[in-house]
Amino acid sequence: MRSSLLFLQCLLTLLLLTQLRLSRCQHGSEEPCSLQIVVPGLKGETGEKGEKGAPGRPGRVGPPGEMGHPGVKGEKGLMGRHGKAGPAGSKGLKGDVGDPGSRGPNGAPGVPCECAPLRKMIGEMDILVSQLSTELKFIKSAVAGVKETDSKVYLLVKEEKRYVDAEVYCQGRGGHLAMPKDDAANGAIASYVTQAGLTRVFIGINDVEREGHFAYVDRSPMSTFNKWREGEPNNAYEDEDCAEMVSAGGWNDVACHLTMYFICEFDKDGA
Ligand code: GN1
Ligand code: CA
Ligand code: CA
Repeated sequence: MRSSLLFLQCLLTLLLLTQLRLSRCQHGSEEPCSLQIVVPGLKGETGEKGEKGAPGRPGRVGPPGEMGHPGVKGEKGLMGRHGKAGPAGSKGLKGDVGDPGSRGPNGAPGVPCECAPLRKMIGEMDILVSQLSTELKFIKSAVAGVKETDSKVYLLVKEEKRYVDAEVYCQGRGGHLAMPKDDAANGAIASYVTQAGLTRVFIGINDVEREGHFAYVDRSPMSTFNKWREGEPNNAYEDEDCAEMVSAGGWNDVACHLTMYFICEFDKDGA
């Protein structure tokens, strides 16, 4: 086997050298081509043992070893530093009521009270305030709009009152319920009522003293002038002794206990 290998090796070397020689000839050399065959010699005798070689490279890292047995528990360490202060807690419950304190010193003696005159003064002031309040209300409605003729000033009072209370109201301000005594006066009152968007108001005419005999509220007699609507006064239900004016200016007798807005009349010269 060994000799076969040796023969094969020789044959290969011979082939290699032949190729080399041929390639040189083909590249234009002047030398005539010749074939030299080089054959390796026989294997020599085994030499003496050489010296010990240098140490080899370190081997590859081995696989990790198995986990060791648990060690013995160490001693307790020193106490750590104090941590930071935490957030404030929620408000606590209200505490119990404390014991009553000791009594304080007596106060200075008071001034004797003159109570009766003071109370009287306060009462009078209350009445004055009430009167001023009523007057203010009247002035407010007066500046809001009045109607006037050459001799009279008319004021529409938008407060629902019975006939008698309406007349008291007007008298309290120096006048009477309106007493139209001619067409000019009646027309002025009628337009006042219409402009206010009303349909009826009390006026100062009644037959309270004598049924069927109408007179003005200041007791002055009625002349021939009148504006009774057709069929009026009819004393309906035998209970109509006071007069109203409807928006068109006509008159009608109605029950005095009804409540409605009314018109006051004031003389311009103050008489
Ligand atoms: C009214 O609604 P009646 O017919 O009961 C009026 C009378 C008039 C009458 C005329 C409270 O009465 O005064 O005469 O119409 N009563 C009231 O038809 O307005
Ligand atoms: Ca009547
Ligand atoms: Ca009537």
